[in-house]
Amino acid sequence: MEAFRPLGERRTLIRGSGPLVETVHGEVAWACGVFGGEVVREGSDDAGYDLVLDVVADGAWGDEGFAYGREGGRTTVTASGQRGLLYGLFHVVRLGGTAFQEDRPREGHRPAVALRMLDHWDNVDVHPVMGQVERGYAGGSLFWRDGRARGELERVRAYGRLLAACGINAVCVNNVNVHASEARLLTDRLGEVADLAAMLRPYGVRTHLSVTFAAPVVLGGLPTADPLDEAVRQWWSGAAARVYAAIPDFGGFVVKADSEGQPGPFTYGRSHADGANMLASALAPHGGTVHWRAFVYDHRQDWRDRSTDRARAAYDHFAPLDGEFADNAVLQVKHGPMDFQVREPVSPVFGAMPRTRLAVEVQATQEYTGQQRHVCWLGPMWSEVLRFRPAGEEGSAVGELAGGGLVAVSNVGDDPYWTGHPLAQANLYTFGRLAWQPSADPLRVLDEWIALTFPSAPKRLTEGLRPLLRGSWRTYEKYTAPLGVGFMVQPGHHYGPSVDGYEYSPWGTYHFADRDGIGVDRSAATGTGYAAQYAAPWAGVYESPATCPDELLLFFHHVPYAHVLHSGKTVIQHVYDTRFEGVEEVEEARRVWASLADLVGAERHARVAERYEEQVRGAREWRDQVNSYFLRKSGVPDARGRPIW
Ligand code: GCV
Repeated sequence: MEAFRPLGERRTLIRGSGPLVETVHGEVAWACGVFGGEVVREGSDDAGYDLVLDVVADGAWGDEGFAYGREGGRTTVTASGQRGLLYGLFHVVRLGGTAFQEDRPREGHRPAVALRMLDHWDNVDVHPVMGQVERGYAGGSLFWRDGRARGELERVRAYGRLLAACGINAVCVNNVNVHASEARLLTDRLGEVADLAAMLRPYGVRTHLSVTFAAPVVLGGLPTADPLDEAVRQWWSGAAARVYAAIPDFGGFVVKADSEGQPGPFTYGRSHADGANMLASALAPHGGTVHWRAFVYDHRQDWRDRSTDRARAAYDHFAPLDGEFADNAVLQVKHGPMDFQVREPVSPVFGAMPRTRLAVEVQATQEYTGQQRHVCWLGPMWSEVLRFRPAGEEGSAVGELAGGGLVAVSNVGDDPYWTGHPLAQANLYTFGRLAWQPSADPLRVLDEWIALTFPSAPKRLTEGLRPLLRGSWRTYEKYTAPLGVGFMVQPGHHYGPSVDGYEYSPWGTYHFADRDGIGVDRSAATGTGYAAQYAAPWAGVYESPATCPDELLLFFHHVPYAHVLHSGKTVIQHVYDTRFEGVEEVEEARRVWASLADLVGAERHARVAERYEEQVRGAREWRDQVNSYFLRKSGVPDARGRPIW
């Protein structure tokens, strides 16, 4: 609230009409009501106003962009459309008092990525294993509870406001694993989705729905869901038409097909392009898009089979289909080839499908990165992904190749802080801002979040908080799975260490540690050939341990414990040293947070302090299990003689 003070204390003129302009007016009127300013509609004379928010339908700034400037004591935001005005308003809020200080020449702001979406893995029914929200660490769902719509629509509206303030413009309201009740959201329970859409719409957020590929069978009573069957195609066209009758600005469908037990076109001997295009053609007359996920792999593999490599799967399935997808079909690709690990290479799919609209999927919910009990600000990781250039320095960055959008699995629930861990809000905000501008400096975005969250904070708070968050991803990496090898988590819930947790598992995530060495040989010469899925220069860089970056070494190579990293350390000593450092860094972070107690509200401080206790406990457990495991395997002692069990 305090962040709105500079806006609310002033005189504002708003010009333009439409529902989102009403939203803007409502925001400014509310702020003025709290802080004493005044807002006027539709005056022709700008004189006497501190801020003028104007819609000029000239198309100059696109649907969502705006121009911002300050001259002669007046700040102006000019947008070509209502959405742009809303984003312009939040830009002013972000600038705070400085928006009303020095003059600034007009500068244009437009999102680099048109679709900036959060996918909720929210279940309608409570799932016996996954609960209300699959991989949710922020309480229950904002939308569903125990099989019903929660109906707390004001809260959904507040959520839309929060998302607009971060720059997010789309939400998928149900899990990609579509169970029976979620499936019906497409048909007889569509009204519940329409209610959510009505609350999100005033903040420029479009609603999307996950659908099951088997819908024609399970909902429509047809004998098949074959995408080339005429009756099936008609069924989907009818379903899409009914959705648009209820939700005219509906965004489209999200589909997880032939993945982890979800139905898909393979059942009918059809390709994923056939499946996606069938849904795309049902949505096309209404302007909708299908987001088809590329997370397709064999989750029933035999760990004895050394030729199957889960990392290869997305490329192997989808790269041959490049150019076959409809214009309104977007292939939604996880940022790495595996599954949101603390460190993975960037998926080779981004460099392999120039004739396909691609979206990058990241995971704000911290499934493998501490489950919102550990602080792990993912901004630097996401930024590395978005800046990665699959064809080398001359080629485009992933953020530029993501014409289909940027998508994050949501980390939000019904928790009063939205995200369970109050500091995990930084991930939500950073995602939105990087989606708006993938080349943005994540550290600047973090500073924005700190300034907005603690608007009148003394320097001691901002300077204490900044390093806690800035380094938290690398700290988390230091005490968990080393050098890109991934997983080592407890199976099922994925929290806490279990070095061999997935070593003999059908899901296919092995590290192959033995007494001599560790890592997965994914080279083309002697391994699974995954490294060859990259174009030059990366195929060459990753092919050899001599050029592979340290942090990905064990993802690409099986090396002896005595292998010397570019850092000059042996692999085994790196494992020991980083585990100890990681724990020390968390202990230090806990100490710094404790020292900020007088500057943060007591309740919020206690919530974070309690989670730091758990993070310290968890980090020590990781350190000791990983170190002991490798000491026992390798027989190589720690050069510094520290306690390892
Ligand atoms: C929604 C991982 C998660 C699953 C998730 C899946 C996916 O496997 O553990 O919970 O399912 O990814 O992205 O579809």
